[in-house]
Amino acid sequence: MKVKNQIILALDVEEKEKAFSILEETTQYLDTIKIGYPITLALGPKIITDIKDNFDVKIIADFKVADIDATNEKIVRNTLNYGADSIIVHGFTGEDSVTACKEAAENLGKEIFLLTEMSHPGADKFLKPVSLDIAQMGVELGIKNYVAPATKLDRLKKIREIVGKDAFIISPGVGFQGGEAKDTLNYANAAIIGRSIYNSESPQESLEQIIKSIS
Ligand code: OMP
Repeated sequence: MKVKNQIILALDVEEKEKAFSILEETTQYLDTIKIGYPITLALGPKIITDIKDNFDVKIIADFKVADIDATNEKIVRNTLNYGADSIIVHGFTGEDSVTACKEAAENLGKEIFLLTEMSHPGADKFLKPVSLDIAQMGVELGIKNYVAPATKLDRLKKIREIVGKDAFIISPGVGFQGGEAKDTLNYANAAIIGRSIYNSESPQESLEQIIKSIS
């Protein structure tokens, strides 16, 4: 996988006009975006197809899939059939649930991202104690793509050590949540950035500044 300028825009807006205007301003610098529940629930899943029809971007669907295997398979297949290129899947549900997602994606020639540890403080209580085991499970299942936090660099570093240098790690928490893009990219392949770009008065200028800060 390759992400232009090592930045993934988290497009967590709820109006189509805003989404499209941000994409018009930023897609000269970006080739990968992440969409999740906010935009999909506000506008319906056809927004995925709509964005793909109008912009030359890869879409990571952030649905943090976390159900039993049979249900996960349906969630992943339907999401990817709307045109998403990959989907984020929780790891704490275990091997059978994650394998169902991986196989559903691979059947469509697409990929999953395995979420290991999360970026927010609350994740320290329940997820942190198991996140390295989740990463290790991912390695054993042959998963190539991971999500790990930009706000906890010591954890991100440990997760990189477990998944190895050839794995692709994308990292949320840069900007609003306190992470720094440049530091994050010492361990991650790309930073996921939302509010610092889409809430800015000039999403284009904010993105240009972030790109400058990492080059
Ligand atoms: P900002 O904090 O606005 O830059 O957005 C971060 C994006 O990454 C949001 O879409 C979050 O839902 C997502 N995210 C996290 O912030 N923390 C995580 O641990 C995992 C994710 C994610 O899976 O993308």
